[in-house]
Amino acid sequence: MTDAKSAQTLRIGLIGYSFMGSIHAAAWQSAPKFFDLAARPEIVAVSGRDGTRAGEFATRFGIGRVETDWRRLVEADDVDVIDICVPGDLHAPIAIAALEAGKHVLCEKPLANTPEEAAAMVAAARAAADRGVKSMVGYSYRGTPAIAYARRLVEDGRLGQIRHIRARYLQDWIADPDFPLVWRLQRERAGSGALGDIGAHLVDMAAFVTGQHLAEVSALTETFVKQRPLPEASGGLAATAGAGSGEVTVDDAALFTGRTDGGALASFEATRFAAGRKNAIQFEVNGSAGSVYFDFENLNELWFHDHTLPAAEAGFRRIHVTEPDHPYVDAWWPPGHGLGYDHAFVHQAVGFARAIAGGPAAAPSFGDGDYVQRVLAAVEASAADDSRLTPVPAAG
Ligand code: SOE
Repeated sequence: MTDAKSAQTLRIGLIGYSFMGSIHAAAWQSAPKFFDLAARPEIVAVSGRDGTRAGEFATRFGIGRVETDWRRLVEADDVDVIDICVPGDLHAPIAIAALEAGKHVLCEKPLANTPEEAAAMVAAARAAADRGVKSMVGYSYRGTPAIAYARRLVEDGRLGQIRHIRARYLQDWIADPDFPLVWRLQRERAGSGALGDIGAHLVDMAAFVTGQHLAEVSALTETFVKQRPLPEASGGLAATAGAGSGEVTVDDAALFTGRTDGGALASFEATRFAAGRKNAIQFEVNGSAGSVYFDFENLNELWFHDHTLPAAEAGFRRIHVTEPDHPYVDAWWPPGHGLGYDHAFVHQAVGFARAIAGGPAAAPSFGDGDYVQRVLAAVEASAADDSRLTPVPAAG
């Protein structure tokens, strides 16, 4: 971080080249084209276990160097930021090694596979912060304008005292029992299933929007399909089935309720078996002065009900979150044109680049990621305890 080039360039070492690797790469490359940044992000190297696929990725994104061992990037003198886009079992070892080597770290969500790993990562991040090293976890939906605007309404007091948080993340990409046993369905790689992959987003989002944190939870989880065909090759969401089968070791769906430190009652549902729902992140927050409702399948809209209006005039109205006054929007297209899934990752990259340059603190922090991890662990502990369930009495 000392030579002349690094004064104008933020040199990224990207670890992972699948879905998240691609969207992070595109985000780093878009960020300086739409936002003013002190240093221009440049992906100087990509690392992935399969050198051929990593090489193809590097060609596609114009990245000059390919490695097949992430340690090369952590050790490299010409890398300022390590961006971790690989399965959860590698988050802690890579992040801790990178922070100890003085690299800034952006880590995909969920932060870790266990609360113990998350705690070790937070400790490494705190020690590194004393040396000016920054860290951030990728709860990317914080950068979706409508979600950021919902938070602003809560901060401005437009919802009053929060009473309810109702959040659902619904997908259907593994509803077919023949969908293969990809890494996200293996506990040792992913930590948990729908809970950690998409439920984690809900837990972070609820805290981000309302400023309240869960103090206690009660949960149910289920694995509907217990055996699946093995994948033909190690693949992500688009994998094809090969020969043989294996056990699914994570939840397919998770349902939980909770009470927040601010006295609200909350409910959460995360599933990949909601046939017909693709990436439906739906949340509603009800307060004493108003409510907001959001569905990611219409991501440029936020529904707001002002409960202080006369009942005859009140009611949910649709806000098109596409105006220059809405978070992030003024950096993009003329009013009204809307943003997509990928823009939130650009906003995430911008936030991290600015934090590194001395701007506002990087958020969400590893501490925020650790909070989510502790909630996930509490949900799993609750779900594992059947004694808590009250049987419905038999008829007559
Ligand atoms: C797959 O379930 C997935 O890609 C998640 O891992 C992401 O975090 C979410 O943004 C979309 O769905």
